[in-house]
Amino acid sequence: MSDTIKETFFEELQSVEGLATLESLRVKYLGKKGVITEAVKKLSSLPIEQRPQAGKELNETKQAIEESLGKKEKHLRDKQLSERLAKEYLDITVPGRYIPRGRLHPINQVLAEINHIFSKMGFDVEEGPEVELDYYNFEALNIPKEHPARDMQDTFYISDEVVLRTQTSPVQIRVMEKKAPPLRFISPGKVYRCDSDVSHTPMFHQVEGLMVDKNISFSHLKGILETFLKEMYGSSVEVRFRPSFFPFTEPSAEIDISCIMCGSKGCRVCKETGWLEVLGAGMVHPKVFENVGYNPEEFTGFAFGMGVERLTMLRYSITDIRLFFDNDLRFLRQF
Ligand code: 2NL
Repeated sequence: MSDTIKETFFEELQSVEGLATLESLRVKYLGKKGVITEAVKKLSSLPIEQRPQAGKELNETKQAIEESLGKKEKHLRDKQLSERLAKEYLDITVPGRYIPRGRLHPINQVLAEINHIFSKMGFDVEEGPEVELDYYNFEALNIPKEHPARDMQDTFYISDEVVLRTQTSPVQIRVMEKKAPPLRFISPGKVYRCDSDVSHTPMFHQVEGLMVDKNISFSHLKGILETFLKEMYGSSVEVRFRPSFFPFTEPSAEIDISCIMCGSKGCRVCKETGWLEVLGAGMVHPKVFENVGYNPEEFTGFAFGMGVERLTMLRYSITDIRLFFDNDLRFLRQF
């Protein structure tokens, strides 16, 4: 009996190709109702003198089956593993795929730097519309109807009352209309002027700033702007204030730094003067405060403005502003 069992088992084992069929084979022979168990039950029907021998043979058959199943399982598992290893082989020496990496436009890099410096001095950031009412862009800023800045040459008119903002000051008017002092914020953004040559583009970026409170004086203006310029251009830079005029500030000033290109010796960039003009500023005109409903007797403040393209050109010795807007990667990759 044992011989037949062994023979058929090994025949079936031969054709097993996977772990699942191997398991069914194990159940078929060694399970609770398996071939071996059934054969053990049948031992009792044998003549008594044959039982010990048949029992012994059955035991040996069972052991042989167990052993073969074990070997076959190990063999199948090894085979499975090596197939998986072959399939999932990863060549870590293959060079990586090139992933092009973008970066911030130089104008946005400088904008981020300006934002950072002013945020350290407690300034918030405020933004507003680029399509603006004539009132916010001019009237509220004490720019009279006859002022040259209102000429058709400089301003893009959408209609009689609507313009593309020529500066970001209208943002400051809107904020002052909504909030009471104290105020301390900058307003960065795009501005538009009908002008185009090596140093002018119809759209450029400006950062204006405003600080309003009781007892704000020209000393605060000087302190904040000197600190800003020394952070921006290095602590050894010299700063110079010159009297100037803006309709929305009184007194007004233009601010120069010592030429960073030539160390004030005189060069093409500073036009042999040793100085570069970088900021316009002044104490907010009482008329502007009246226009937003602030009492100029109670509050004072200073404001300033700067052109971001200009600052960036000075910093990197760029002589044509249009390079910023050509989107030529050979230019942009240098920053
Ligand atoms: C410049 C000069 C300046 C301001 C901007 C300002 C805003 C308000 C009130 C008063 Cl709401 N002034 N802004 C003041 C002085 C100068 O900009 O050269 N910009 C490129």
